[in-house]
Amino acid sequence: MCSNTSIHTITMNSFVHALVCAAEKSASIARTIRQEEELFTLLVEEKKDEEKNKRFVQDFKTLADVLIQETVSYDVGKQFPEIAPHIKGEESNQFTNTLGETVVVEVKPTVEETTELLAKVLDGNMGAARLLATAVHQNVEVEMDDNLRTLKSDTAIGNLGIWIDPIDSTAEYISGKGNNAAESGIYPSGLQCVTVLIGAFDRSSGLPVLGVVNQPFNQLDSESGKWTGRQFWGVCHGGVRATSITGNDNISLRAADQRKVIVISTSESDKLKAALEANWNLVFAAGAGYKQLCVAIGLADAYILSKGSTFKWDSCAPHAVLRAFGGGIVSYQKVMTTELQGFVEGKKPIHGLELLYHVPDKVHSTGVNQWCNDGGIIAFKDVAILKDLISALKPETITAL
Ligand code: 2IP
Ligand code: CA
Repeated sequence: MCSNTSIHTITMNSFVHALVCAAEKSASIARTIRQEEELFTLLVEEKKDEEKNKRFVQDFKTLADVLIQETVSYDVGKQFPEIAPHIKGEESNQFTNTLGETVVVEVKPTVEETTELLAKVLDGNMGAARLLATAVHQNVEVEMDDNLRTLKSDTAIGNLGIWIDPIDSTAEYISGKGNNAAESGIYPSGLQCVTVLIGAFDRSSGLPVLGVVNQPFNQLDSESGKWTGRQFWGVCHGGVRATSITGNDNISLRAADQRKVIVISTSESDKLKAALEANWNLVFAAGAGYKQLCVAIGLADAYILSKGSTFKWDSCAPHAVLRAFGGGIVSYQKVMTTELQGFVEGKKPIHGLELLYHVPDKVHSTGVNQWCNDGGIIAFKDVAILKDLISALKPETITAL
């Protein structure tokens, strides 16, 4: 770590490494909650409103999300105090019970203190509180891969902010199984669609500079019933582009016709599905983070979402990984309508249309809604596919969707 009087710079690989370790700890907490009987029971418990825990309104599902987010904030903030005030995520860490009492969920300096605090939210369930606190305080050290070790770049940490999605695809996390069949290497649903997303962005330009995408449930060992995960990182900062993703082996998992693959949500509009089907292999998958990961690792060529149903924390990390390849994420509505001509005619660089992370899309909204990716998204690894999409999906078709 080096510094001068005004701008504190750190080595990029120490920062990436910190986020990689934080994401791996998050994944480990997520696996613990699914695999420890006592915690899993709480996770899947369906309570009718009147039976709901009288003391606390929020349930264990939210607690899992909040706790992982707080763990990332705590670990990264401790290592890099300058970025601490600029770490944001999907969840608020305040739990308010029906009596109006508020408990702020946070990581305390010791396991005992964290256990005590969690027990308050868990209505005195000390066993569950201790299991969770132990997972939060475990030491997770991930070895640097070769690409990270050799990454030579510095960054002014004070200029950055962080978006965290502690558990993306919460529905699959809670009720997903691991026994679905993959199509072209892509899982339509299930635990494989769950991701932990940690992305850093430049607070002046709003562009994503570094992303870590962790898939906690990648492979199930049928004998032990235990899951192992995997994770990827990518950096696009100044003139530096680097990533842990190497090669394009996944291409062999594609359908024999080798048509390009577009991954989309099952809830996508029928009109868009029909328009895409004519030219591409359409593959459906749950999880915004997972779909973007499929593009980054070469299982799909693009992910299209026509609606504003994702948020900054869903896209910041994968966006940085895609930028490491010269790809990116643009607003679907902008590209397909108003800005389309300029791009097609080569007057507008596509990277000027990318999603940004420092200001809300919906300035007049409040709370989480202001941070939604309002115009939908197109995630791509190669600009060529974006041009093909725009040419095939005529604006008159798209605006009518
Ligand atoms: C969700 C999650 C959903 C996704 C939605 C995200 O985040 O990734 O799976 O919908 O856009 O906001 P879909 O699966 O249809 O793509 P979370 O699970 O964190 O709420
Ligand atoms: Ca999400």
